[in-house]
Amino acid sequence: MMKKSLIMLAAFAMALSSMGQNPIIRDQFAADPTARVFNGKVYLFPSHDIWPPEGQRQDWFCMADYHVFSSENLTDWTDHGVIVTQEDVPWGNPKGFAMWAPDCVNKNGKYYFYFPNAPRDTRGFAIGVATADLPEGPYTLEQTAMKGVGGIDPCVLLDDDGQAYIYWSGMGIRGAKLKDNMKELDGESQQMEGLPEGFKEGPFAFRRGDWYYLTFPWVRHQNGTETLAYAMSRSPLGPWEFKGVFMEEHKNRCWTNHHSFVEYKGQWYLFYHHNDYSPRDDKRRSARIEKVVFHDDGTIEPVVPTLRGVGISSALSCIEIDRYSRASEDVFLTFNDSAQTFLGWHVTLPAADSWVQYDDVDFSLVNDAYLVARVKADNNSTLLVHENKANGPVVAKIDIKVKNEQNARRNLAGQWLTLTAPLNHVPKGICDLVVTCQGGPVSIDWMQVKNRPRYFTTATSTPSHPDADGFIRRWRLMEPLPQDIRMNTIFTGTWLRKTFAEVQPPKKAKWYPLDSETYNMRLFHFAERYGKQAYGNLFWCETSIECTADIPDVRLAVGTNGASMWWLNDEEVLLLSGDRRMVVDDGVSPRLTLRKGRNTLRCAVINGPGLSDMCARFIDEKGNPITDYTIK
Ligand code: FUB
Repeated sequence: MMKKSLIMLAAFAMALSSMGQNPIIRDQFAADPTARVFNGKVYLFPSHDIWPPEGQRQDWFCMADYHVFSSENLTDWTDHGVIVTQEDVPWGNPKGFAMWAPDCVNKNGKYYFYFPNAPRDTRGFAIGVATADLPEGPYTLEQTAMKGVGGIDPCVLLDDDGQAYIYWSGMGIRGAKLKDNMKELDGESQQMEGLPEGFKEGPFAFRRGDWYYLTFPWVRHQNGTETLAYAMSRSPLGPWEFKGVFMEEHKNRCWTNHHSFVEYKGQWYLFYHHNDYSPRDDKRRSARIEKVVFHDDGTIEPVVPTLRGVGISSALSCIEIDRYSRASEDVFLTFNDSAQTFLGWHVTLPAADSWVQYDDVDFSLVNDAYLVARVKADNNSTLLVHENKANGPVVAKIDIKVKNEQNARRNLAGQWLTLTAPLNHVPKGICDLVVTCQGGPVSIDWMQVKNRPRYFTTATSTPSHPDADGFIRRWRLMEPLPQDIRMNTIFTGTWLRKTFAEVQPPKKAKWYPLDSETYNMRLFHFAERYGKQAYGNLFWCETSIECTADIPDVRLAVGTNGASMWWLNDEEVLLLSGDRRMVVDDGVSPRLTLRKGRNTLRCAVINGPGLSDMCARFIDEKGNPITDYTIK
């Protein structure tokens, strides 16, 4: 076992939180991504680009170790830590910094990790093997490099009949059979025939149905950069029929691209890389994913690189709208902090006809919700979020007011603001979001839909209990009776008794059996939820308390906003008069007995201009909560 395996185990628990967008690894560079499905998960074996230490060529690739990552949903990636380092390779140069594109395959329960590395005694590259019982290691390194393989970017194809083939790049792309031990070539390697002229590297070979694919980064023009191209064959070592480019050169001239294909849960994906977090240096790259479509004849539909990547984003998650699917041409990205690029970007919509589209947002868990967005504008502007099309239904509209006097005084023009807006329209299920603006330019960092707290759920027939502090959270609440009360100073004892006697629950009133999520019943939320005014109401509330034996010498302790009156088994036990705030145990009754069997506790809470809520519990002589009864 290598000494680094302990580090690996320590890092196991570190889960990367991501939102299913590109780049997928956001706390380090992860280039040359080889993805493999093992044990129902996708494992990612990338190269680990780093900034070159002093003494190393500053404008060149630099890698000293390998990490492995895994994911079950392609959106949340776990970093299992370092599996191989340059210091541990017995035949390697411990200061080679040349741990280029690797691969890993599973044969008969053993994991074989293939990696290029600088040898200790010669120039150039050799390819090493390390084995493990689990994809995340620990890996045991072979003492020598593979014989007969001089080059970089190993890739292994395990055919359906159990035969393995290895491909690599070194003066073109070569391939060979592997022996059963997976560590030695079985015969001579051969040049892969049928591929186009021009620089090629990074082979990734795979089988889909009866077709073998040899896919590779390819420089098609002189002074060009890498495309991703492919050839097909009916046999694993060719000859190959060249089929063309499936991903164009990166527009910013990032020189390399490097990729792998994987089928996961019935969908094919392309893993590839771009220098997203290192815009001025294309040797520090980050892994991305896009979906892949194969035509009926086996050819590959060209893949368009996006920052949106794959996966469905919950509307309730933080949506990094700057990692969009498509946008109008004038839209541009800016790093949030150019000194810390891993903090990502924000997007700017310069004009009224600018738009940004973000695909696959799931609204199915959205109910009573609002939108929160981090936005910035120099002028009063409006941000519009539409369903599916730029002229589709408006999901939410956020007004960015930066020129009003208050903001001007606080110098908020052009500052980031976190603003909220109600949802005008809740899309059903999964839809695309299209963001436009009026009065731009507007910059957006992220947006998120938030469900309002529910406060109540409908009570079931399963009995409930007082909470640990004795508070009764299950009540039947009558729909509120609106009252025209200007001032709560009228709440004298005489007025309350008279009013509660006169405004009894109407026969046809609706009652709602509810459990409260908090110790206090937020009566004003209850009123709002059922479409009533939040202020100026009388609420009737009742609950049933079941005791297995008499509980003598208890006191009812309540707090209400505002005044209230309380009855236990139809006897008045407490009156809170005056303009009250809700304070725990604000009023305490004389000694009472909770009878064996059913007890009915009722109250009426009344409020004028304030927001009503109430809490109630029974306490013993020492003020301790009584909790040994059930509530039905
Ligand atoms: O990462 C170093 C090299 O860059 C890889 O081995 C090539 O495929 C290219 O991506």
